[in-house]
Amino acid sequence: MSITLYHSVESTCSQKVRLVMTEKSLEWHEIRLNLRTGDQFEPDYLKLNPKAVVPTLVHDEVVVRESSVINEYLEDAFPEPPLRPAKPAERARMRLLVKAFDDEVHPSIGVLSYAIFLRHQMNELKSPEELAEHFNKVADPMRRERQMRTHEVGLRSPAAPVAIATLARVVAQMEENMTTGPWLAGATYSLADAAAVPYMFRARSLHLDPLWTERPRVSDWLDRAVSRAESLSISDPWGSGSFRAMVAEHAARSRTETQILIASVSSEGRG
Ligand SMILES: N[C@@H](CCC(=O)N[C@@H](CS)C(=O)NCC(=O)O)C(=O)O
Repeated sequence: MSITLYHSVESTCSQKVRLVMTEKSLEWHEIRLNLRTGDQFEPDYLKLNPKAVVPTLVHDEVVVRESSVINEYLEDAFPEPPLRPAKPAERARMRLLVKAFDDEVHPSIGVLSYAIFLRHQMNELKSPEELAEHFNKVADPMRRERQMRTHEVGLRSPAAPVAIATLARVVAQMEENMTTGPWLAGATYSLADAAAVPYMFRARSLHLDPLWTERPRVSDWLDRAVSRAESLSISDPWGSGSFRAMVAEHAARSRTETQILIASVSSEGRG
């Protein structure tokens, strides 16, 4: 039996798969892709993942794409310990939240990460010509457009307040979910917690925590979910030390602008 994960330690969607594999004590080979230098566009990788994104799992001969599909596949192939709750209602709640993180939180954190640090990192790594070439290779036109626009204007992109409002809505849903249990789907840790924690850790690194300081269940959950992930034998669960230092430096510089944006989105929500 062999499992290979094509991933990037910095990528939130790869982190959620690594969490699930480690919860299940699986052994795997890893192939790390550098997304900044464009390993995801290499022809051999495109054969595995035509969308040019990570992660991709190869289990023996089976190729599985999409982080949430990969996590469900792992749950089916390696059911112990179970990361799907037993009750159908809790399973539905788990899937609804995983979907919210895929459909809504993933692009929102993408915009805010791009606005706060990725644009600076890309500018340091690439000339304007190399940057244009990089954007041209992005397979999904919506993603390409979002990245290019955010690259130009950072947090002044119209996508930034929309991303913050989206996160605020999902955080409210998380708070509501935990009225009936300590974890996002109910009584037990599930695929929903593994799906959410890398994004919430990133959100905290970007100083988005005013979105949940008045949400006691989410605040407590985040501390517990981060401690749980960090107690697993997983290397760099949230990316390398140098990556986190770079994020911290840029997030500190943008902090005031981020807080002003959060306050303006919150006051619009009330008005
Ligand atoms: N829905 C996909 C999203 C995959 C995705 O967006 N991956 C990002 C890293 S989190 C990526 O590979 N980005 C490369 C790029 O933007 O060029 C999944 O969950 O697997």
